[in-house]
Amino acid sequence: MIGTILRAQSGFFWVQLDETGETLRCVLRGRLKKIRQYTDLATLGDRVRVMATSPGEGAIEEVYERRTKLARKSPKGGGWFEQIIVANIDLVLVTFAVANPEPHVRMIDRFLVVAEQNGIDAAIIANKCDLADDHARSVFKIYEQIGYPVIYTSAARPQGIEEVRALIRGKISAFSGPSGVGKSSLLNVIQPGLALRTGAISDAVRKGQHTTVAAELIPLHEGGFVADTPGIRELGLYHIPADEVEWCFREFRPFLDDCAFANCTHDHEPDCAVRAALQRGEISAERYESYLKLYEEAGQIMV
Ligand SMILES: Nc1nc2c(ncn2[C@@H]2O[C@H](COP(=O)(O)OP(=O)(O)OP(=O)(O)O)[C@@H](O)[C@H]2O)c(=O)[nH]1
Ligand SMILES: [Mg+2]
Ligand SMILES: [Zn+2]
Repeated sequence: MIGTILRAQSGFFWVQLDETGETLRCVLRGRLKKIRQYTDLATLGDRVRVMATSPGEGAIEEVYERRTKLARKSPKGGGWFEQIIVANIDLVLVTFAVANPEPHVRMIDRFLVVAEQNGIDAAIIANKCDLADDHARSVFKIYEQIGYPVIYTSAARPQGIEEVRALIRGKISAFSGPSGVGKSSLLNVIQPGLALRTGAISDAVRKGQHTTVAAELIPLHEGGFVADTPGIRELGLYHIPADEVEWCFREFRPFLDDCAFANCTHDHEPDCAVRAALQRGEISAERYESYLKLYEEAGQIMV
């Protein structure tokens, strides 16, 4: 039987079977543990072949090759270990609030760079629109200009929900973003009956933890899956090669071949096409600053 992993916890994997829609709690066959040790063996979004072992339970016999992945790397034993947040993902929903907590361009750019580096489409969700006026939205305008879909939502009002539904229908997508921006709250409105845990920010800060503790993939009534993920407080980019950062700023791409130096960092070199575009106002100063900052931070750990 073939299915999709919805949840992974304490060595168990919850697999939804294609044919019946039933979910089995599965273990991983021992022989699978001998391969692919640089990455998560099996994770949310993975397509797997399972064998039923007892009612409601099974064993994963095979994990199929991943089409795409949203991953972060960390150093391990002189190499890298890749932690996969969601496998076979089509779209990342980079979620921020227009207020409470305040959005920061630098932080938004970090999430976008991670999506771009993984080669995954990204859209921006600007939530809590009930809390702020149009001025608060101006942060997000730049992203509309450079071609990211931006959806203004409110889980409280609610607002923008139908647009999000249309965007994620039939795909595998994931809500990603800082803690307290309303990822779980939005999902509860998108698909009534989910009853995902949500929490007041003050509570989360006091307890020093996120309300959502583990990512899970939710099958959508309208087709497709969406992942709720725990908020990320710090998103370091040290695992991304510095020379890949320019590509992750999508509006830089048309200019990258026109710099005088092939290895131009777009910082101080003469005849830099990126800085020329900045001067002409075709690249925003905020985004350019982000680039310099993130370039400097990227590739810090060498292995
Ligand atoms: N005013 C307003 N409050 C909202 C909205 N969406 C969520 N909230 C509140 O914001 C707080 C955090 O919401 P959550 O849905 O738990 O946030 P989260 O992004 O899932 O947070 P983590 O699970 O910690 O990553 C809760 O108190 C929600 O009630 C909204 O659109 N407007
Ligand atoms: Mg949550
Ligand atoms: Zn340049």
